[in-house]
Amino acid sequence: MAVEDTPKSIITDDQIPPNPNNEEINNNNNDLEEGEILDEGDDSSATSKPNSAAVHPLENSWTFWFDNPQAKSKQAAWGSSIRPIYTFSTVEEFWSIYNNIHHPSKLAVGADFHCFKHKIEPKWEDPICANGGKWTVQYQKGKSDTSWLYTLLAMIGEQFDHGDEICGAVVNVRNRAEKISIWTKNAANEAAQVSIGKQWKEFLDYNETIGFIFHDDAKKHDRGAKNKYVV
Ligand code: MGP
Repeated sequence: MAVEDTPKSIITDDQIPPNPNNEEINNNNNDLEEGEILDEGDDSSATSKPNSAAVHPLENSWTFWFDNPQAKSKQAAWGSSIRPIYTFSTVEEFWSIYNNIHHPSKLAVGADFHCFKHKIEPKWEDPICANGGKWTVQYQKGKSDTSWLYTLLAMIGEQFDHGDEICGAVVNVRNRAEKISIWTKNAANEAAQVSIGKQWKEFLDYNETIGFIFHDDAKKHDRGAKNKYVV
């Protein structure tokens, strides 16, 4: 499936309207960038250097995917309405997209919003995901925005000791809850999965027990799949 590389597709998409909190987030972002990227102490160099030089490449490229809840409500096969909306490979591109999309608390019930390593589709059927599984944390409706951001930052900032094991993350917005899951590649590698689960809980300051489900079990048992690991 082709990935659209233009931010326009995000901003004009009816399903992902601009984030009303842009101002606040942009301000924070500006604070960060002032120290990190722009050297404003020296006027001559600030004007002579193009801003495009000040980019911070990420170790991996990542793609945001969105599943439109309205399309999902039709009798279509699962996954037929999931589409890639934007791929980013620098810190600056990440913030420019993050600041222009709604966060989980503002997404419609039924929406699924994914951030996966480029070229990995957020589906059990993707060959890289096929033998994997997922850890899930759960929040009350409207309460997952900060953890979604922290999850994204930890993933794209390569904060996990077993970051190579990670495919991506998804937030599922449902009636009573918002669930965030991290998908991994080799579910059978218990040590790596447990390490990811423990580190994730620390990053989120999440105190409840969380469970890891193998995609294979989810396929066989639908919503009855049991946790294989807990941390
Ligand atoms: P879900 O959306 O991951 O769970 O999967 P949730 O949020 O508990 O359920 P929801 O009804 O509130 O959305 C729900 C169902 O979607 C699964 O039981 C599968 O039937 C189907 N499904 C989910 N995923 C992630 C996949 C997938 O990757 N491939 C296929 N073929 N079906 C999937």
